[in-house]
Amino acid sequence: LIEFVDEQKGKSRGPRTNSVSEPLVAVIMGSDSDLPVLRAGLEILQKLAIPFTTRITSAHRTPDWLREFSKNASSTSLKVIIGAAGGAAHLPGMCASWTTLPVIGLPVKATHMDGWDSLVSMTQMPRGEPVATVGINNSTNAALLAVRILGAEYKDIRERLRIWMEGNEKEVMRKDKALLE
Ligand code: RP5
Repeated sequence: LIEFVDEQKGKSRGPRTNSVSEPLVAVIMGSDSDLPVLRAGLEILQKLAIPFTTRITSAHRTPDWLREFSKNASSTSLKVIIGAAGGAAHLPGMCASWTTLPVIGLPVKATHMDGWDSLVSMTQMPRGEPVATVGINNSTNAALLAVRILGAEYKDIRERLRIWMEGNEKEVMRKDKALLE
């Protein structure tokens, strides 16, 4: 997939990421216990050849570290941040208040409230401090939203995403036909 896209000489707008090796996406999480939920999203970033980094930056256990990370983020190679957390999930909201980069909130099902606590913490941000929140445990959509944000700038990423979406469409059409057999 990646070789195919990199061979394309499309007239599409924007630079390519060929020479980018520094991370474009940061996936930050409240705890390493969030990692199993993140796995699907990280696999998508790998499949689409998006350079990313993962960090543990708890809003409650390591607030100074989260602050330092968030404040520095826009002066690094990073373009978008995915913030995953469960329970009283202040991580993406606090991060968003310290950076101008887009922050995607990923609510994690980690308590007896089944992720609703985290979902509400992330979506109910005050006016002026947006966090783009995806569904509970849906790291796939968090990653794909990050890819779309990057695609607005990088044409090769846009092309990879388009091919990935076409693959999804073909797969569903194949399953649809299989029902008739
Ligand atoms: C949150 O608390 C983390 O993001 C995690 O989802 C949840 C539980 O953390 P651990 O107690 O498993 O470290 O801050």
